[in-house]
Amino acid sequence: MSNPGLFITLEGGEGAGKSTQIDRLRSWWVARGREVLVTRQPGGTRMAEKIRDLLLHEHSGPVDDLTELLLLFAARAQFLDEQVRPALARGVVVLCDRFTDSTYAYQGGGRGMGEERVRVLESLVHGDLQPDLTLLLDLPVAQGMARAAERGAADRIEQEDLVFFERVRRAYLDRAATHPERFVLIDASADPDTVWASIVTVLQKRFGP
Ligand code: Z5A
Repeated sequence: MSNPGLFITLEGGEGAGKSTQIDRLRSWWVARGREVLVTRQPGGTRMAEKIRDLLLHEHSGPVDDLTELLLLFAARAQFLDEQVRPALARGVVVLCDRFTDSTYAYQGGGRGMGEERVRVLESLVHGDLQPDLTLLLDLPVAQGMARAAERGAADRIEQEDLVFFERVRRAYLDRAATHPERFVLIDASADPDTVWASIVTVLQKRFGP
């Protein structure tokens, strides 16, 4: 079923600048008279934020990979039902910091779980609901990690090593190559204003000035 709203996701590895750019995106859409919802994954609703906390800040012991994957999709099911589907049906522009492409990248690629298990859960949880546009903010892993390190304490997943994040980046680039209809690759290695200028070019091309 098509929606009057728009679903735009931002993806990328550590320190890619998603949070920095999502604020600018919000202003761009508000200036065009659109209602905007800025949200994030995992999280976005009360229950999903609790699952986020469990996933990222619970350091009391190892977390099984499959448990992590199922928790991510449990949070996502609640998030879609409570927040995203109703907003899209009302014509809202939903800007989401990470979505299922993160699961392909981090669990499928980084954790080495592969695509199939992610695909099965994706199909169960959101079927044919996909973002209208996915901005993949890409930059060398070491550069992103250096930015993230400056920002402060690392969460559980951010404590993984360089090799893990190289696999994440590879999986993202594979996703972008497989879904060119909705992915746009943005060079995120430049300063914030230059990155934003690239994003505006994409927005104007897709949605007009
Ligand atoms: N995760 C998962 O495993 N599976 C899933 O399915 C989902 C998520 C949905 C969520 O973390 C974690 O969950 C994430 C993946 C995992 N963990 N890891 N790792 P998050 O989304 O809360 O955190 P993050 O994405 O890792 O945050 P981040 O590193 O802060 O990234 P960001 O939002 O893209 O960057 P930022 O906050 O805008 O910028 C980071 C710093 O760099 C900050 O100091 C900025 O001022 C600076 N910055 C930003 N842009 C620039 C430029 N262009 N130049 C220089 N400096 C810049």
